[in-house]
Amino acid sequence: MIDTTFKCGYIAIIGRPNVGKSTLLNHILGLKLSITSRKPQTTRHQILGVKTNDDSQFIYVDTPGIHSGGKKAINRYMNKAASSVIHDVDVVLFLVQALKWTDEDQMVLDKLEHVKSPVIMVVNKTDTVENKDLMLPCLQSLSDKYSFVNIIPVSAKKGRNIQALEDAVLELLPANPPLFQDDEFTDRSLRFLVSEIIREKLVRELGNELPYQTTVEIEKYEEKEKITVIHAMILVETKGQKNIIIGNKGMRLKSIGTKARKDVEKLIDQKVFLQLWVKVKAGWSDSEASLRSLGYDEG
Ligand SMILES: Nc1nc2c(ncn2[C@@H]2O[C@H](COP(=O)(O)OP(=O)(O)OP(=O)(O)O)[C@@H](O)[C@H]2O)c(=O)[nH]1
Ligand SMILES: [Mg+2]
Repeated sequence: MIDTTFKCGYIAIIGRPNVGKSTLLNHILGLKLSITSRKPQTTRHQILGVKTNDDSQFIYVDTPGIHSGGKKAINRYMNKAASSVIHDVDVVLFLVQALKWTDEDQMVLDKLEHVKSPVIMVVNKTDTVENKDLMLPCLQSLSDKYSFVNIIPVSAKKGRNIQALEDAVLELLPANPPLFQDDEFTDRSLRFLVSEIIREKLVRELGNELPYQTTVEIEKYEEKEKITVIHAMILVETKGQKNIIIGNKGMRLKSIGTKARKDVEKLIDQKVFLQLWVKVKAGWSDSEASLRSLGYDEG
């Protein structure tokens, strides 16, 4: 018998870089799936996060932040990935930061013009608002911008009001059988998740020193009986960048490797041997062919 009470659908999480999209997804899932950092443009690839309950399945799509300044090929891919998804989902979550509206938020809003699905405005980082009296006029001015089905203030970092958001999403999910097994939490391979964990450590360790063109390729992923052996290559554009990542006497690369290994061990629940290399691959972020070879044309 077909269960007509089960609800299942896709929910896009969109917004400019750094508003907290990936932090929100991780909080909803209760695990660290999508990498986060203080640096804008942390998320580069679309990633699905699946949450299954007894009577519902939420398939969230975390997207790279939509941003201006798209001269390089990688910027175009990132904006395209985020923009196209909003037309293919059942619900759109548009994240902004409380009390802060920028030109890039306006760019995202403009993309919603032809969207048919319901859009929920999620006002994040409410924990940073000291004067709560400012919230009401903020929500009021946001509600004037678009016919949002709902405007929900949250703190993704502190986990405030997330349940209210999930309840609002559930209301909008269509009746559908589940599309993923109930133990599946993403569409991405372990190899991909590992490369992302390494990139997160790079971004967090190097902050503004890290050129965002830096990328990570998994060269070897071998599951042995007691240990998983992983070899990963960090690709940069210049010799100078390579030296920065390696650091004095290799200390920086070692620290990045240790932090990444610990996260990977948590993720796969097995001991890991992680070997990292850094290689100069000049100009790759500008070359469409290189981008394709690294999987940037996937979505
Ligand atoms: N204070 C506060 N900080 C938050 C909150 N949510 C996210 N952050 C921080 O904001 C920064 C950016 O968070 P991310 O989740 O990486 O943002 P994002 O929107 O995914 O960014 P991109 O992937 O670059 O588009 C991180 O330093 C987070 O810890 C929040 O509710 N409150
Ligand atoms: Mg992100």
